[in-house]
Amino acid sequence: MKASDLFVRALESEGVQYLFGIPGEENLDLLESIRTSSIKLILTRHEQGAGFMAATYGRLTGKAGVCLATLGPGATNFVTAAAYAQLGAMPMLMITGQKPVKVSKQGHFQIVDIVAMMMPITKYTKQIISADNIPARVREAFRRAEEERPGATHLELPEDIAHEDSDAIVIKSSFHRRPVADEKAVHRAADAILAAKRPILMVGAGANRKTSAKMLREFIDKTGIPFFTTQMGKGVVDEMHPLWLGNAALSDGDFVHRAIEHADCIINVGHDVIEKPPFFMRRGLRTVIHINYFSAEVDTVYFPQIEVTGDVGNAIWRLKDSITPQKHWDFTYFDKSREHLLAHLKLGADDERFPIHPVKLVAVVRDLMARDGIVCLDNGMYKIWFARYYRCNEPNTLLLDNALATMGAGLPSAMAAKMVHPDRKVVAVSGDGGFMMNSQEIETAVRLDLNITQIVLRDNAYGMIKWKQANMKFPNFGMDMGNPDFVKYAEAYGARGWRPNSVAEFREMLAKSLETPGVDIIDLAIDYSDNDRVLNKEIRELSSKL
Ligand SMILES: Cc1ncc(C[n+]2csc(CCOP(=O)(O)OP(=O)(O)O)c2C)c(N)n1
Ligand SMILES: [Mg+2]
Repeated sequence: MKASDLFVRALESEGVQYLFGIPGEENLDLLESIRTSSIKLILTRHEQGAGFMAATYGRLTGKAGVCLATLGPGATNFVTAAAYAQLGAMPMLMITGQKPVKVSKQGHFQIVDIVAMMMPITKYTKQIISADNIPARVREAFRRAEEERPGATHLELPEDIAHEDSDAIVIKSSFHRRPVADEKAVHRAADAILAAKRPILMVGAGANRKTSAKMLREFIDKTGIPFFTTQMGKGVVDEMHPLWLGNAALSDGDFVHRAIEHADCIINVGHDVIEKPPFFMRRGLRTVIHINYFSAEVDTVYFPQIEVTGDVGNAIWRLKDSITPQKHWDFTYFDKSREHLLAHLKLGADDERFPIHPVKLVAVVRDLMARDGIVCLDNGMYKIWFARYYRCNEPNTLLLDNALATMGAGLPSAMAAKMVHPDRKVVAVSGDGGFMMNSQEIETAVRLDLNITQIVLRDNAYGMIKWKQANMKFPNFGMDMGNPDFVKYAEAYGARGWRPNSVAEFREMLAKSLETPGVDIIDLAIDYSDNDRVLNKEIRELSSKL
């Protein structure tokens, strides 16, 4: 069999549905093998868009998303997406081409050492030097990408190897199960929770992928232990649950941080040091129990005393079985902090000012999205507002990146989310900065006939950095920019463009766009003047009075 055919058979055997990317001449054998396969090529307008889509496909399915680029410039365009998948624990395989490795007649034209470049941003990167190795290399790339902790992998298929013949046959995935935690570790954790006076549960990034959601819910319902979420743990357990204490959207000073300070035992499920620390550990103050697929990476602000390493769903199930509510548990302070948080979350939700207030924006989007609707954020100021105020009902319904925290992934991640869940409503929310970093993918979305809504928050600035600049008492400098007319821009792509002039109009337009098929861009002017008052001062002042 031709090597490129063998490669594609191996991808099919892994269940690959889509190949996102942009081929170059070094990929043409592979492309021809794809043409006659069951795998659908999703041609994008930039490799970064393809990489973000593949990573998000992996994030939502647990199966590695696959993307393709050519050598040199195509492969270098994958760098940010590789880091995005790697830090965000999203399974993804990147395939890149290369000039012939056996006989090269082109000197160093377009040649970059891509395998070396991928080394620090992947779990596994290999050049394929013989067609006979293809089945093993492909299987290993998928195994590494998908195994806990998931991440990015890379294979380079040079054009002369792609053209070779081979008798090798595809290696199928083995029957395998994730290892479960040791009995003694579970007992030690249960004892610590039972002995604590004020235990609290944290749901972090690592809890947000497998079957942990159901077990966590049962654990919380049975024990009555209150919980909070990290940005990437949002939705694992319904944030409308009466025991929810809030989201660690801010680094400190929020009501949730007061609750955390008050706890004497933190059950930390799925914490991953790639997320901004949701709390800082201090020596001797409280017991931290780390429950995750992998052991804790020790950090100056994170050094748990007890670790339960193994399948998270299984560990929570066993803990739930050995824990009953204790008379000496005292949740009164937590109840008070929740009451104050919930009251505070309502402030701003009735603000009708225009340009729109961030709290009102979140309230309108939340109101119009069904429980299973998916909101995909880019990176900017609004991420903090969404993380704190948007209460998720179901896992992976607010896709945000609190790991690489890159700009430019909002739109591609929404496109991939729609492809994975065609029956759900999908909305991307980006700043005018982040949107323009990959706005060319609107053409891809229109071509694929995806039904998505892209909200572009227009402040004519890199607002988040402007806020941080002001926080540091620097004068405003180097953050303001202009924008295209986003309505005309949408129309130029064959999408629909909307520009509301009031909150009521925004609401109407968003509702309309959710009801009608096709790609919509809503150009929404936003007022960030309350960032400082609310996020830096008000929350801090109110929570300090608790
Ligand atoms: C690729 C990339 N470049 C730069 C940054 C640093 N950065 C974080 S937020 C931000 C500004 C975002 O501006 P915009 O998308 O307009 O959102 P806004 O904060 O204005 O709502 C910048 C420059 C980043 N996170 N990612
Ligand atoms: Mg902006």
